Amino acid sequence: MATAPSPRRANFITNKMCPYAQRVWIALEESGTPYEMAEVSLYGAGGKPAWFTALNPKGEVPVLVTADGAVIADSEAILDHLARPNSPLAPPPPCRAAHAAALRALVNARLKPAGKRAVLRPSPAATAELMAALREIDAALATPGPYACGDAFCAADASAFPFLWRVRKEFGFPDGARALEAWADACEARAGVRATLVGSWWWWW
Ligand SMILES: N[C@@H](CCC(=O)N[C@@H](CS)C(=O)NCC(=O)O)C(=O)O
Repeated sequence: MATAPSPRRANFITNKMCPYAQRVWIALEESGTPYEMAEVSLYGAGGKPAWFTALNPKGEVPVLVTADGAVIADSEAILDHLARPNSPLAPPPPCRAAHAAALRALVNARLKPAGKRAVLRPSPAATAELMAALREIDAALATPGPYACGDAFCAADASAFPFLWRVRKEFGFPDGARALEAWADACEARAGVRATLVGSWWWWW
């Protein structure tokens, strides 16, 4: 008797130290998407493998090859794919998609540059700027949480977590940022997030 073909899996091309790739890793775990992982060395002596640069001429991780064979590069584009309507990662009601998008934009446009400055050109002003960005994120989180958009983990959480986790480790969160603390703790308690935590990691530049 013929057996059913096993379902095809997505292929996730990554490096475990990369925060952009961690976004996608979290989203794959949390969405229950069947996937296989291939880790590439980006800065090794031999250079990047040819098959990888053929897939993504920019030579950046993450890349997702979907079960249908579509190649998607760029973490936010992959998150959009994994959080399409009816996926477990789609922003839940009463969250509007616009709220999730606003949080993702706050991390990308506000936290990332402030964090980079605070690490590379440390000064009281740079730290104050980073703390101000964190307070904005704290204020933008859903009330009640604990997740970015309420009581269900969604793509906004996957998008923000790797960046805020790194910042928390190095700088902590500002005093009184209770929603942010509760959010980070709730995310980190999830098996799908914990599976992506590594001992050594890169910043995002
Ligand atoms: N905009 C990209 C950025 C990805 C990115 O910068 N990845 C870094 C590793 S964390 C990379 O692949 N760098 C390769 C290189 O610099 O050659 C995304 O969101 O996926």
